Amino acid sequence: MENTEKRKVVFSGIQPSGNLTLGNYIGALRNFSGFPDADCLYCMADLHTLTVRQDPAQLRKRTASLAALYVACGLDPEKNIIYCQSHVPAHAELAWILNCYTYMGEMSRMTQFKDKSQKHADNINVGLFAYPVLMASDILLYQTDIVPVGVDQKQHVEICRDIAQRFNALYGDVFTIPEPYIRKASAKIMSLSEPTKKMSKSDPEDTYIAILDSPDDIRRKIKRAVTDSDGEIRYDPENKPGVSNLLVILSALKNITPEAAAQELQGLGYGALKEAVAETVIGELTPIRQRHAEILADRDGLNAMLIHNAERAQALARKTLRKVYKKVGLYQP
Ligand code: AQP
Repeated sequence: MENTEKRKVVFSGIQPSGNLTLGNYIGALRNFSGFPDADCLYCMADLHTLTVRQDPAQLRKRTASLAALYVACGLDPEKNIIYCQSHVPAHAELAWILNCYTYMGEMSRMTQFKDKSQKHADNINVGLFAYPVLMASDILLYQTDIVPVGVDQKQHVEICRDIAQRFNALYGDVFTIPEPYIRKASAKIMSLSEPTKKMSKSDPEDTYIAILDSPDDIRRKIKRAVTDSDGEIRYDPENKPGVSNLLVILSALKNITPEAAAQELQGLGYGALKEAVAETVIGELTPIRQRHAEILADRDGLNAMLIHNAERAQALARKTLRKVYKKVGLYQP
């Protein structure tokens, strides 16, 4: 009898564009191991990083470091396909095709494009504009069902769905329509110095906690985190963004609500809040930092894993790409 139960496919990626932050960890990375019954692919989105100028040596170093971090965070590279985006040419190939099925108007409405165009006003390149098309290609190549991301990437998953639906309407059911998977309370971690802005790995160091920061750095950065002057520990993102951000970090790592985290600290001062946050973050990140160093020290092992997994990804990706080429009419002998 034919088995009609298709295993779900999970895909996500992270750009090796800086030191990965606690935001990347809470919003994305730690959720990646939550799909034991699915086929999961996680990439280092190195092609995406080129939309902003990168130092080449740093980029290479960060890409290897991110691969090690995926494994250090608990992803088994035999069960999950951990690979580098640029090692699988099908990503760029599908992106070209999908560029031709995406409208300028919809790309220019993307919040990330607007934000990054402001941040990098001297380099508003075509790649930055078309970033969501490459991301759609990443996702659609693997017939992905679920995309675990932070809330800031929701808009890009939505445009990916639009592109896929448009393509399917023209050519039949070529692509699976993916769903974003966003864990609610922990979806967006804010900058420590400007808590109304997203914590980002390409911002200055003191605005974020890096996953690989030492305990001393974590304590120092959290001590300096912006709060307010009213002194009450209360979850109120609108009026108390700094305190609320600390509560979100604490609650996300303890798997409770920010309100419950505030309740536990009732009557105490901001010093106690910061200490609780720092110790919880250190407790979570220390084993990851240690494991990361061990994995990175075995460079040959890491490289062998990346080569093997790129082959696995490419084999899956080519199936979709062949189908797309055929549908749009590209001649294939
Ligand atoms: N502050 C955040 N809170 C929650 N989730 C976050 N993510 C990023 N920042 C936060 C999630 O991490 C994943 C990887 O993101 P990315 O590297 O592909 O791009 P990004 O969203 O642009 O991340 P950054 O850190 O802000 O990088 P830069 O500074 O290079 O642009 C995504 O799932 C994202 O939602």
